[in-house]
Amino acid sequence: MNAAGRLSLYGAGVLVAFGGVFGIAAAVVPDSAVANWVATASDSSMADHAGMGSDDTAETVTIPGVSLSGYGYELGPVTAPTVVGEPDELRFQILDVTGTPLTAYETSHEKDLHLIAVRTDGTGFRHVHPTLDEATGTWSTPWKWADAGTYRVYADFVPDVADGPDKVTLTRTVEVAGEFTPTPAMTTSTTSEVDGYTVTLDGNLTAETSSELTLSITRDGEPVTTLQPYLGAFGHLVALRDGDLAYLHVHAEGETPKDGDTAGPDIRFAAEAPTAGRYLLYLDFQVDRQIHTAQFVVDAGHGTNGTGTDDTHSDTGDDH
Ligand SMILES: [Cu+2]
Repeated sequence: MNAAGRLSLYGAGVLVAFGGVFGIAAAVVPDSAVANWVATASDSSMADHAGMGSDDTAETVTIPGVSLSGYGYELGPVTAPTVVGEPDELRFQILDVTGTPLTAYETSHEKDLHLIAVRTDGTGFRHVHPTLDEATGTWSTPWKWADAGTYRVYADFVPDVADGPDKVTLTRTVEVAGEFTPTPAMTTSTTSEVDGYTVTLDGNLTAETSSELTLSITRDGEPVTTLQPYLGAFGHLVALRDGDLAYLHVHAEGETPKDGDTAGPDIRFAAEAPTAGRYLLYLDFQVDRQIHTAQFVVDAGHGTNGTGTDDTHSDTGDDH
């Protein structure tokens, strides 16, 4: 069974077991203990962390960013330059179940659609905001590939329709011809040098458990305290799972900053890996009106036994 199928079962299983526990608990367990179980179960819900609607989606919950269709939408064919170095446009439409291009989008993090592109080996990460032609539903942005290879393109958006999904992430693969330069196999790294900044990552990513990651930014050994808000947060973290490049967009903790606010050198994120394994992390941050992207590779461990999440899952397994 694929991962998505397993997760759907987990989700359904948690609900089922939960009903049972709840019924018994009402009779023999103090209310406070019931509340703890509730909190644990909702914290471990994949749907919440992936930003998907958690109601009535038990059958359709998937890990975001591995499919070209989902939640009633499809990422249409992506038109882009097919060779390295040729400037042109990248264009696509989002289609609904009838094949009609979607033209109504809800603004999320100050944009109606976020486009991420990355080569399948994790290099060449880009995060841009295309422009919508509302007459045709076509999104476009100037585009040029710097390197040949196979790329994954992700569209991250919220349809502005009644009872629509909270968040949709769809993906397609684009091939770019040219002389291909393979990169060495990835090794874990928690320090990133970018544009004169040094960014270090502290904290551990754990499967199915929310953990805090702290990213600290310095320049010439000095803490950077002049981070500016970018798209409604002091930092945006995209995590891609090595292997299928499943996509996770994590936002910085804390209140939404206002224009003129500054922060640093630390940015904190609450992140949850859907499974154990290796993840590629990309942090977008802004200083002096310039966006920088720091890159990390981390291994997520299995959830710790006895913290509730794993136990809940094995308990639900017995119910099937
Ligand atoms: Cu964006």
